[in-house]
Amino acid sequence: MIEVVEGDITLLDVDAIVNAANPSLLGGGGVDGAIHRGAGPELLEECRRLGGAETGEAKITRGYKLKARHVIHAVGPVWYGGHRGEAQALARAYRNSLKLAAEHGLKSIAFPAISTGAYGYPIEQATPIAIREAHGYEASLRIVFCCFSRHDADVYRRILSLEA
Ligand code: AR6
Repeated sequence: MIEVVEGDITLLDVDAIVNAANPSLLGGGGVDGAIHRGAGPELLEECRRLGGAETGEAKITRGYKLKARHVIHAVGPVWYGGHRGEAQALARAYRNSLKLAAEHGLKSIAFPAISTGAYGYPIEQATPIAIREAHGYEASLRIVFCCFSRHDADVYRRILSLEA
């Protein structure tokens, strides 16, 4: 099942929320900062033991003070114009997150629009990739796309409705 909601991902009651992290996995701004604030300092402690992650990789931790039981830290690509493998790297970030959720027996997962903030990936081009990867897992997982603006939610809804 695929859903689109508008709001703050840190408030969602799901098995895992995905963090749009950077390769250090040690926090940052945007949704990463919000997740670390919501989870509390124990999250950073666990992240320090992960040893970072490469672009396209994902690693799982506990959710600590968040409602979500887990955080999946996924590293999306920085947008350099689209000719440096950005689409493939973004697809891997989604796929590796979904794979981790399935391997851990999770039933629900929520994604922010990975790479579309500080990393500059155009939302119109990122969204079809997110949706395509979600289709591979929608039979076994409840997949929530949590958008931080009405505009982003409308992009997801439009692209999903075009498929129907
Ligand atoms: N809930 C849901 N979505 C959010 C929230 C929130 N609380 N806050 C922001 N967004 P970004 P990136 C949206 O910049 O582009 C960090 O410093 C935001 O509006 O958080 O992957 C990391 O440490 C946008 O749509 O992530 C990295 O260094 C989306 O989340 C770098 O930014 C992603 O924006 C990663 O950049």
